[in-house]
Amino acid sequence: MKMNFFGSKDKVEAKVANGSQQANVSVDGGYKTNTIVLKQGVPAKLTFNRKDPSSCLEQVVFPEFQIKEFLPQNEDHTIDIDTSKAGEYQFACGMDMFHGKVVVK
Ligand SMILES: [Cu+2]
Repeated sequence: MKMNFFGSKDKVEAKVANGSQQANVSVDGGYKTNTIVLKQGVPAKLTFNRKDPSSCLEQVVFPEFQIKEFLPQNEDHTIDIDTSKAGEYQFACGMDMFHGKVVVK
């Protein structure tokens, strides 16, 4: 297991309710939380809220899912994540400078 010098706040498990799961990601100088753990096979939604005004973070990209979406500033923007296969899926800003990941297990 990898050491996490920033404590457990960097990692969150999605909340499961009524057959689906959801987690929030705040976008402000990076992604908080930047590791989201999802249960395999349960439909998942990630809600991004971009507070950061920089154009750097206005796009979020999940290469493995062919997702590239614009995040409106100070608005919730929900992205559906495919949880059919276990694995680790990176996401990043449009310039590939800030990173986070989704862990499906
Ligand atoms: Cu960027």
